[in-house]
Amino acid sequence: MHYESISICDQKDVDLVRLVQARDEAAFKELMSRYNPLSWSIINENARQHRDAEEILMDIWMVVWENIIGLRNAESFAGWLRRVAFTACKRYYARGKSHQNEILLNYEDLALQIDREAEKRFNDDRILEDAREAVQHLPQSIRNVGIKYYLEQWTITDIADELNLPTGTVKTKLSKVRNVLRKEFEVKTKPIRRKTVSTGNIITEKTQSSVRIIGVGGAGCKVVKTMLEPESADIAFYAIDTDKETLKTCTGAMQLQIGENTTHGDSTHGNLALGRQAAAESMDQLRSIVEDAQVVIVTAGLGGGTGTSVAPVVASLAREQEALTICVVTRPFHAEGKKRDESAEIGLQELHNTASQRADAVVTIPNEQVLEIINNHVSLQDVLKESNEILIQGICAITDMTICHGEVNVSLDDIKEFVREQANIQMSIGKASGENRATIAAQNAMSSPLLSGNRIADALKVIISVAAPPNFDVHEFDEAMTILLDKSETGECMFGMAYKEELEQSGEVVITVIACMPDDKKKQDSKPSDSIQDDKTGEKIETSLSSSEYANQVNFSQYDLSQHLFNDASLVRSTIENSVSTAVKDQ
Ligand SMILES: Nc1nc2c(ncn2[C@@H]2O[C@H](COP(=O)(O)OP(=O)(O)OP(=O)(O)O)[C@@H](O)[C@H]2O)c(=O)[nH]1
Ligand SMILES: [Mg+2]
Repeated sequence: MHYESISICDQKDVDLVRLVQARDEAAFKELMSRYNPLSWSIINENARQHRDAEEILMDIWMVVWENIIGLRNAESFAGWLRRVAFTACKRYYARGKSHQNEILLNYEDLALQIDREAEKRFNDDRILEDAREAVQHLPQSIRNVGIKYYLEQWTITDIADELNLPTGTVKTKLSKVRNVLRKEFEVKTKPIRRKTVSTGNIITEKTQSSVRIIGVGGAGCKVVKTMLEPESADIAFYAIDTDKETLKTCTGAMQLQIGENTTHGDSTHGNLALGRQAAAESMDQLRSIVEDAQVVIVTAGLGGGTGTSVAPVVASLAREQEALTICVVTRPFHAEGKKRDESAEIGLQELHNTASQRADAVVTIPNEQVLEIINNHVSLQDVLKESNEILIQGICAITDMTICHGEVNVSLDDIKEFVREQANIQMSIGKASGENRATIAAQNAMSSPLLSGNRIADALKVIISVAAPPNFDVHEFDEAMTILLDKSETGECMFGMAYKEELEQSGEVVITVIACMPDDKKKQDSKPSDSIQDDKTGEKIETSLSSSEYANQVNFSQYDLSQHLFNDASLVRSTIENSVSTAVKDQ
């Protein structure tokens, strides 16, 4: 046959295959473009992340080029390509490659992302040589770690084993490496914002992070202090309080003392009105904290004066910025008395008001239930510590889901839509290690006292976030999902998966479930509304809910099938089966 007489584009597939067997590069290009969609569909079923997918695609076509000569029947190219693609995916993960800690993407997003990143990668390649050079010239004390991690792609654990160092030391050295490299490449680091509180406060420098975690009041500040990651450029941490002394302990976070003229640096001692006044006095500063944010997580212990009254204000301001705004709060212990309980109820109503009008979701953790999950004979301090851990877990479930490597990773609108108008959101956590860890963690999450007797099966929607060590595999994920969603009647589910190196040693799997429960409380009668006034603008900020607003709130809307959102459990299962594979390598 004289292939030359017709153009490559007009060739039939089978003739293209024969041309490629004759080493025709133009034909190879054409074959690639015709069969890329097929390759993608297989990669999409088997790859975990976009960066993996891209590398796998290259592997596939290399294998095709190298082996197509051996294909006897050109007509069977499509079937052969399928097998090549499938094997390439399996091999890729068997080699321990992959990029951890990213959330699964669907096909369209995967393709989009790759296109979007092409230019960036090109530039990356150009600076790669410079980067290599810089790593090779690192100070001796950190060079070895830098070379292994950045140039030879070792995992932190492997480096620690090889150099006989604790992983913490390796991480510290890596952070020094990062600092040197940043300087070398003149990358601006996150500004240090440890501002004094004595002058009445204020954060003068703007953060570059679009994700803000904001603790309000004593408990909120403690949570922020505990979860502070000074090296993290991805998230900015803020501590807000009326109480100067509390703020002083939050070194590392950006601190904002509010209401200097109202409480003179003291707490409100449980006085909601004072808290509101303090917020009104410091409205500009509060607003500046959430400026340009994309994700704002507000955390507080409800029941006191500051957190209870100021958290709703911060949430409102964040929502004004159109940030995804989620509040993670505790309710007080019964033993703290009626007044605190009533204050917490008011705070919740105000937060729910913002959930309807401004904030997107309020996750509530009853401190009383925390007592149930730990030994009764521990001290109050230990219970509070546990409660803080749970708050942190909830916050991490959200950040794991939304950001990756400092970038917002899933569509925030999807999350907003998912949680919108959900008045009763609860959280549970299940952890386990060892044999059947996924099953046990899922069962623990299902039976967690944090659900206050509610069943995940009755949830209208659930967000499931799994944090697991790198050797967590698809079957385990499947087991967990089967248990969690098995009896679910509506089964609307959104999930995120984060591989965490710090779980490697314990082998622990942590499943966090954020469940939107039907709202059985008859809140229609709840009183409308306090509002507070911005001192400067005179603008009113609504802080609780009218009955019609509330009635609106309980009509949740169905969500379309889209990225990370699935309408039934079996779809979730099959998607995960096809998406999550075995061992992954940390970065
Ligand atoms: N999880 C957790 N909850 C706490 C902690 N401390 C207090 N709480 C809870 O949070 C509620 C509010 O307490 P604080 O945060 O200290 O109060 P505040 O917001 O600072 O308000 P004022 O001090 O009254 O202005 C309490 O009633 C407790 O139920 C803590 O360390 N961890
Ligand atoms: Mg306080």
